[in-house]
Amino acid sequence: MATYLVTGGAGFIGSHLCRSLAERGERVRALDDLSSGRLGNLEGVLDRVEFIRGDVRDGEVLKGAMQGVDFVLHEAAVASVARSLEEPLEVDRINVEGTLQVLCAARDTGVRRVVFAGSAAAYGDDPTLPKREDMPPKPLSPYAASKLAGEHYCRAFWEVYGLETVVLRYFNVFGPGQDLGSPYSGVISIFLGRLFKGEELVVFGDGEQMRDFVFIEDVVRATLSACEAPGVAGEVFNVGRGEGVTINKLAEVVIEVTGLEGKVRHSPPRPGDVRASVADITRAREQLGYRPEVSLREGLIRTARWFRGGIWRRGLGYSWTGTAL
Ligand code: UD2
Repeated sequence: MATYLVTGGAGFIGSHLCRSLAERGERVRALDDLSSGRLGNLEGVLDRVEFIRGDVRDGEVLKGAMQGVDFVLHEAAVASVARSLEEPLEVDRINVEGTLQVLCAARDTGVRRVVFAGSAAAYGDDPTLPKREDMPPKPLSPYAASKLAGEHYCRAFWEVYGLETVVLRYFNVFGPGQDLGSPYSGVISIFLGRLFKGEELVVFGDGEQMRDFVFIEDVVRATLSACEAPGVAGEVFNVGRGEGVTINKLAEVVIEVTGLEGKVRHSPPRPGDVRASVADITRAREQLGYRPEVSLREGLIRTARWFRGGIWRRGLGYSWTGTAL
């Protein structure tokens, strides 16, 4: 049995990691300041997860939380391109300084390995597809720049202090538990939220931009493999499904899968948006044994069912009039 610290443990990806680890019988601590995470995400496992409310910029809190910890899964971040355009300094403080604080605390407390939640945003707008980890990064948004800075710090801590770090460049992660009420959420959650409210879907630009959507359970598997895989310290891995879909097509499939009435409206392109993002997952396949198992359609069905079955959103104006699921 190992001990894990998940920063951002009450957030979307972090809470799934905590749940999965707790169910495997591992010792789990979750650190979260609850600025965007919710304790409700940990419902049913809070008796098996030690929750610490704190900020990743607080070195003392981090050191306390890392006592006796083998693996740190650093998921805490502002995970939004849009918010980074509005508040680049704040996003830098949380994403860059927060990561540096996590690395320093891990170095000082003898943590075995830190797995860092990087982003496909690091690739930017180079038209070459699919994206391979050895392509030169070219961040387009402050968010992308902050995630890339975190990667560089991870690499530097491995080189200079011998702290084992592994970077995972998550592509577009979706699934149950993703925030549906926030304009900063991922497009799938936004689309589902709007459909359930009877609102039209807003597609930015011509909708032909492409993304690689990966279901949360596949992301959890990849992240946990990155803790134990031998010989991968200092490396970067793509975590996607390895398949691209346009936002127009996504809107179509979401409407079809839910069976809800849905209209699509186009609005101007979003600044900082990349055109196409699809992962080459060869490296993760070979070195982490990663195999994505859940198709986009299957993942959408599971996410929509979760959304329909939820009770927390009662009173927010959502309703269920669909014919499918
Ligand atoms: C970026 C990162 C991703 C992850 C994520 C965190 C890239 C390629 N990916 O995702 O790895 O870190 O940030 O949030 O940079 N859209 C609409 N209508 C909406 C909402 C979104 O058309 O109501 C479009 C949006 O213009 C974009 C696509 O959907 O082209 C995906 O947007 P997103 O905000 O879900 O995620 P993205 O790709 O910015």
